[in-house]
Amino acid sequence: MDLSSRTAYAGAGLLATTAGIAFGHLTAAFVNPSASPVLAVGSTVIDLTPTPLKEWAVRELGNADKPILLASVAAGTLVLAGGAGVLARRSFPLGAGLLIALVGLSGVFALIRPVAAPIDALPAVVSGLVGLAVLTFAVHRLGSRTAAPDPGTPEAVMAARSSRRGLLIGAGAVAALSGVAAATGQWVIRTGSSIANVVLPRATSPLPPLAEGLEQKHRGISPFTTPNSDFYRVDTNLVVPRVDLDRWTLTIDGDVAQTLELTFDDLLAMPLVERDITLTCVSNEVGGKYVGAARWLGVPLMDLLDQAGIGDKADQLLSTAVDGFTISTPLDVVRDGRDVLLAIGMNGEPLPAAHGFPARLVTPGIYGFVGATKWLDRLTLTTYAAKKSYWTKRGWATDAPIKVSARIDTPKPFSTVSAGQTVIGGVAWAQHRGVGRVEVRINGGAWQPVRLGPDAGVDYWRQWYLPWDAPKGRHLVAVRAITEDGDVQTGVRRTPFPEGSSGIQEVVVNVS
Ligand SMILES: Nc1nc2c(c(=O)[nH]1)N[C@H]1C(S)=C(S)[C@@H](COP(=O)(O)O)O[C@H]1N2
Ligand SMILES: [Mo]
Repeated sequence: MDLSSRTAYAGAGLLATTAGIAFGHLTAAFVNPSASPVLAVGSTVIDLTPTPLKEWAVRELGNADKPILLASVAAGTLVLAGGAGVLARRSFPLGAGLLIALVGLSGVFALIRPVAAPIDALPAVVSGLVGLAVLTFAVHRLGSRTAAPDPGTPEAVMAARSSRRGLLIGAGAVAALSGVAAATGQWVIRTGSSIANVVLPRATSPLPPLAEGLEQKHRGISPFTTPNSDFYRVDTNLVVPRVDLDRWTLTIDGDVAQTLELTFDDLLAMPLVERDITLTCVSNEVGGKYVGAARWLGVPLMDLLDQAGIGDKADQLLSTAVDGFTISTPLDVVRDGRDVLLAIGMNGEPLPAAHGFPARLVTPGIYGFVGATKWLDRLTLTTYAAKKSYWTKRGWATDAPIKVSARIDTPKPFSTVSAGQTVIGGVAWAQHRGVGRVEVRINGGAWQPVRLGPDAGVDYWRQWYLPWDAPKGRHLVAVRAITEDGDVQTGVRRTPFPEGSSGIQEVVVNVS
């Protein structure tokens, strides 16, 4: 490689920028992970993404939407970083200016997050200083090389070789140090959580164990309880917030008789209940996997709100997460007697970080975006007129009852099964109304009732199955559910947002 070439300078720009970002990330690990240049830019881009694109991404890419987004942001950054190096070859101030603009932007993004503090600018400042230092050094070395007198003499060739070796070693050292910085930052961010130290008390009145589910007898049906590690995850966060319990409190404020501020230990000391509740996302496609069922441990939300004393003006419960994300829940729903929980445990463990540690809301009967706030740290009694939540600002419904739905878990769409005795099975949910019936239709024939699995209450899903003597050929198998009060699942596809996904799932099965 010719050291005076554009490529060499582009490399210098790349090295300077990535070194800056790496040290910025390391700084953020100690200051505030969300202020890391990488994460600040990523989350701001997520928030600025137009809603239809976001819905599409959640549907089509699931949680892969975030790595894909990060990769695109990274690619754009690297191109600009190379550009800064190339510019610096012609004019150092111009190149340095582009580099500063680049990291400066990450500082701006860190500061415009809803709950930013001035200190959140520090990672960007560190990125800028490190980036500038590396760029200055690299450009100086590249420049001094090209300025060597008498090119072509043996001395000059020798000098060129050794300076080239020196440069490559220097670059390698900077790259290695940056890698160590980034990895250390990541390690600190990951281990900074205190979940491992939490020991949950038992519920004051524990529930009996759930009945044995159908999955024991019929392979392929979703387990009656979804293991935490398989539970779907939907949120706007690039990285899962890691909450330090020593600094966490839950505030209940707004239209209340007295503002409450509770520590995690305060919550542990309150009467705790267990509830079996199915959670689902409005963005779940028909047949999709954004639904799960768990046994939650927590404080009945009304216990807390009664303690604060609800005023007479509020019509909305606005909940805020540690990162400033907000969800609004209709106060009518909260007070109508259903089991709304401030949950701290999930299937016998503290809430996993991905599912809201240390505390989240779980509201039976309504979709997650209106009632399942994770990483909760504030509950505000207010009005819809006064305050708007994250999704309300983006035009989503403020009231979103879960529609009755059924899913076929087995046989899988387009799978091939052997002719003869087999089982069609899956799960169905109609939270807070209870699943009354599930029906299957084969090749457009009559709807036939299936057998239901154990009943764990109106807020929990039901497993179902139908023995099937499968004849050879290609078959269309459809399923629909009917609530206890007779509401029939209709439509054949996902209904448009914000209605929530509901519709008859129909799968093609090949029998050979
Ligand atoms: N803080 C926070 N809480 C949140 C969200 C979010 O983006 N941020 N997403 C909500 C949505 S849309 C759903 S469907 C549920 C999903 O909960 P889970 O990831 O534990 O399954 O969380 C809800 N709670
Ligand atoms: Mo959701």
